[in-house]
Amino acid sequence: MTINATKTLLLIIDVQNDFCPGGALAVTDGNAVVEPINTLSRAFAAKGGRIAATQDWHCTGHISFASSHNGKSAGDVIDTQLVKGQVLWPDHCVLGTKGAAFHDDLDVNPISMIIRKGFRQELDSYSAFYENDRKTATGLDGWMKSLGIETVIMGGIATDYCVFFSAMDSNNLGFKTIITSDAVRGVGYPQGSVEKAITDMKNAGIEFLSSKELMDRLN
Ligand code: VGL
Ligand code: ZN
Repeated sequence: MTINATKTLLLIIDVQNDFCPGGALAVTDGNAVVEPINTLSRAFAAKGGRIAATQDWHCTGHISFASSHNGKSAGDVIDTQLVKGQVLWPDHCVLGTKGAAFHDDLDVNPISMIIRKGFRQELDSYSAFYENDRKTATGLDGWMKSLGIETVIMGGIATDYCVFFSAMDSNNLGFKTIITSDAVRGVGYPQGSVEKAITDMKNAGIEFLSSKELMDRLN
């Protein structure tokens, strides 16, 4: 099966300093996604494909920060007015900070659309399509449909949160959805969450292909 770049979106999820080693919510090996993503995005752009990227983009005092709730710690789970089962995290990706910036080695030149999510104080967002109330749209779906995009190839961080929710939404919205297997890394909290996310995505019909396989299929 070949992939027609002009009908495909490469969606880069949260390749930001805070999710890489040394960052506030560091994911093991998070920076390892950069190289395969750059290779894909340059090849993609050369074939007329579109590239979009998301940035987790929180205000100070964001509801997903444990520090915003008395007596709570990172890893605790709370119900908020808008979200049942919101996980609390260390302060991360505060808008305008170095931690919220893209990793320095990520080639941002081929990216034509940037979606910032989780910027409202009272609502978090993992998915690139819908915020964590599962209702508030980011607008990405409409942008993609207006361009005739049929397939989404995803890479980035974190496999078990933002990649997972973005891929499931993409699949549910009717886009053929492919995860770049060597270009994702996960948080792994709670234990087993990466394995569960991968199983759930595969069961939903989401495909996993390596960056090399994708490059070979690119048309
Ligand atoms: C993410 C936790 C909190 C992610 C963002 O990018 O997967 N995870 N905010
Ligand atoms: Zn976040």
